[in-house]
This record gives sequence, structure tokens and C-alpha cells, in this order.
Amino acid sequence: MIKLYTHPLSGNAHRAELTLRALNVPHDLIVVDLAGKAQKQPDFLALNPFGQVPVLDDNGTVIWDSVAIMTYLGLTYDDGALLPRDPALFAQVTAWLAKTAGPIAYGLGAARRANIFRTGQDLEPLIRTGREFLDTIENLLSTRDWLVGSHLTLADIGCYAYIAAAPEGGVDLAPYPHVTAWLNRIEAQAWFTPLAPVAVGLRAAVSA
Ligand SMILES: N[C@@H](CCC(=O)N[C@@H](CS)C(=O)NCC(=O)O)C(=O)O
Repeated sequence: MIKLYTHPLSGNAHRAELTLRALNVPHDLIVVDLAGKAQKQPDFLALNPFGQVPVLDDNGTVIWDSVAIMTYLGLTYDDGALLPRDPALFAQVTAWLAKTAGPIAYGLGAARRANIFRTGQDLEPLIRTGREFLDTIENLLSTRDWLVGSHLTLADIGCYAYIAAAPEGGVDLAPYPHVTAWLNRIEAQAWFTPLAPVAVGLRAAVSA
């Protein structure tokens, strides 16, 4: 059985889990005690030298990093629907996956992380980066339903988590109706499962 080392608050791990679910690949989730630093212990560092989730163990084939996991799963278990084999479309999907480790991670993701873990980081530049990214995809999604091609791909799955959780980093999604409709289209998929919500940022304000 495939194992996915994960954590319920991790959007990076969430995109790996969504990929497994979208591909209908049976798997076990193994929650790593990040607060207890289990990810920095020798047994976990043997799986991922950077000591982070997610890590996939496909019967001895160990893959770390969410983008690598998604690509591996796509190439191994997908028929080309979620990870197109046409080189140009494949490249477009990987371009979006690269954004997950770029502006999504250091904008929306970092703002959410700062609120959840009260890191004391200045939120303003993180939120500005997040809004710039949202402005770009709001514009793109005004003329298309999905980030690449005419149907859902790993590009959409990859970008989902930290955009959906933007309010936890203090970024309101109300000015982004096309992004919100795109999130709703992903959430309507039969295999969808949400990232655990956290009552911080704008979600704290709503629930207070
Ligand atoms: N680029 C990596 C980032 C992984 C990452 O930042 N994982 C976080 C959880 S979201 C983690 O394990 N943090 C614990 C640590 O760094 O000690 C990926 O996409 O897999």
C-alpha cells in the first residue's frame, strides 16, 4: 500500500493527498508530528533529507516534495487526463506547479503560516505578494474554467490549497469571483476533501 506522510495543516501535503484521491489510488495517510519535530529525526530524514512533509512511499519508491509527488503519481497512475502527455500542455502544468513553490508558498502560504504559528513576521509584504498572484489568476480565470486546457489538471489541484485558505492569511477572496468559482469547481469533484480550516486571520474575525 502506498504511504503518504502528511500533516492536517499542510497545504503542500494536501495537494499530494488530493492527487492520490483524484487518481483513485489506494493509500494510507501517516500523520507526522511536526510540532514534536518528528520530521527532523533520523528515521524521517532518511525519507526526506529536508525533514518536511509530504513524502510518498510507493512500496519502497520514496518521493519527497509535493510537486515531485504529483508528477510521479501523474506519470505512474494517470492516463494523461490530469497530467497531459502533450509536451506543451505538460509544460504548462509544470509551470503552475512551479508557482506552488514560488509566489503561492511565499505569499498566501507564508501569510497563513505566520498567523497559525504566530511567527511575528510582517504580514504586509506576504499579503501583497498573495494579492498580486490572485490578481493574475482572477484575470486568467475570467475567460477559462481551468488553469490549463479545457478540463481539471494537476495544475488546478496544485494551486488549490493555499488559495482556498487565503483568508487564514488575512486575504479576502471576495474581490476574486472568478477564483472563487474555480475553487468551487474543484470542491465539487467527487474525490475532493478539504484542508482542515484554522480559525486565524479573517476566519478568526468571522468566528469571533
Ligand atoms: N516545497 C515543499 C515544501 C514542504 C513544506 O514546507 N512542508 C512543511 C509543511 S507545509 C513542513 O514539513 N514543515 C516542517 C518543517 O519544515 O520542519 C513541498 O512542496 O513539499
